[in-house]
Amino acid sequence: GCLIIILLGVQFAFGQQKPDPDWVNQKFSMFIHWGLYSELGGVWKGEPVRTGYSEQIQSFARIPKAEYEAVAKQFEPKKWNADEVAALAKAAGMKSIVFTSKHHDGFCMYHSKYTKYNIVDATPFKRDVMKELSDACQRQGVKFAVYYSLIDWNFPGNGISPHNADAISPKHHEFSMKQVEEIMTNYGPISEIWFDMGSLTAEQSKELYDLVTRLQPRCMVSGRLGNDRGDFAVMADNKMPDHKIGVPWQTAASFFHETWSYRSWQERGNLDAKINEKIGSLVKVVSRGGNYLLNIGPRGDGTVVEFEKDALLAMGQWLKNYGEAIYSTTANPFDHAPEWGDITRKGNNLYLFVEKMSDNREIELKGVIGKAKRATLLLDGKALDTKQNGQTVSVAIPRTVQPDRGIIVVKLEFED
Ligand code: FUL
Repeated sequence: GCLIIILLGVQFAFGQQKPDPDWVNQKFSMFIHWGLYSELGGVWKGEPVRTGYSEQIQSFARIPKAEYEAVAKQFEPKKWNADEVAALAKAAGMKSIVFTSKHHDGFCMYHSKYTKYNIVDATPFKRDVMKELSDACQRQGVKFAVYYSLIDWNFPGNGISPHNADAISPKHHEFSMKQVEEIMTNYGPISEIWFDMGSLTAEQSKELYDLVTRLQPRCMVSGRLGNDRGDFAVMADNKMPDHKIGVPWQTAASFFHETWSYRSWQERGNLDAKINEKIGSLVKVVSRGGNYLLNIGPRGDGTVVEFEKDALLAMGQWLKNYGEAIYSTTANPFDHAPEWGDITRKGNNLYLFVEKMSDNREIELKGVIGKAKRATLLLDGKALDTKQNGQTVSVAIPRTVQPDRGIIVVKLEFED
């Protein structure tokens, strides 16, 4: 009897590992697209390459393999500072960093034993930047995670296309298994592995899923592993659902919709408009229960683009004031978003994100169960006039209260 109970206990404990509650509660994370392609910065032979994402420039500019590989010989990101990047994520209010260990080009941004085509063995820089980042994350209390493409244009026998629908050969799969094993073994705790794009068989997806889970039972696996394997759903790039869904999910978002990696000729536009746009998206994603994974594309020399850095710092500033309404919340409990904005929930409280103000400066919440106790401005705790009529609660927002980054945040408390 005793043995059975112990075994059940173990199973239960394993069952508890996923979904990792820390992952579900983190809400805001940093994506980093950084690799050999960053050195090219969206330019080939002096010409801007205007079609396709810049991290896939090898394919879009039809760069011959040998010429692309030669970029490694000049890749020397002397200004890379992992601590600065981890500190930036932290200051932005981001709880984890997802780093491109290997993109479709096959170039490894970590020291792989299984190919020489990696930052330690193939560049004059010779430093394992991924190790540096995972260590820096641990120092800063930011979770570390990896992106790993299941496409590999450098693997012998593979073709080069942006949306590779080719089957993964047994040899390539074996290689992926070994690389994932070394990543899961040598880079500390990994909160998530962001598999991308491959056309795997059901068996291949299962093997990779089981490998990750065996080595790091809490590591959340992205649904792009395919064949219904994975611990969270990844929306199409920059897309989000318009309501809550029943599984953990994530929106990966780029700063500029046409690329994830650095582009020297990128038009960045107005910074304040971008900050408001990104805070608006964060709120929408969180109000539907998701994780917002916002990307930066550092330059080939390792520096973060100032525009992106400034935007992230402003988001962090906003989150200092309003983080209570974001972190560890659950989705809007109603079926629809109200016409004036978005809602999150924590215990007995609702957080109302007022984005569109009506002329009478009153917001209404219909279909409320329970009794509203009080409404306050989250920023300074100032009480707001509140009425309840059956299932309808209305809150008056004085004219003196102006939106901050396009939003007024109200905390609405309910009686137990
Ligand atoms: C896509 C990739 O093909 C893009 O290059 C980028 O990495 C994006 C986040 O995912 O599927």
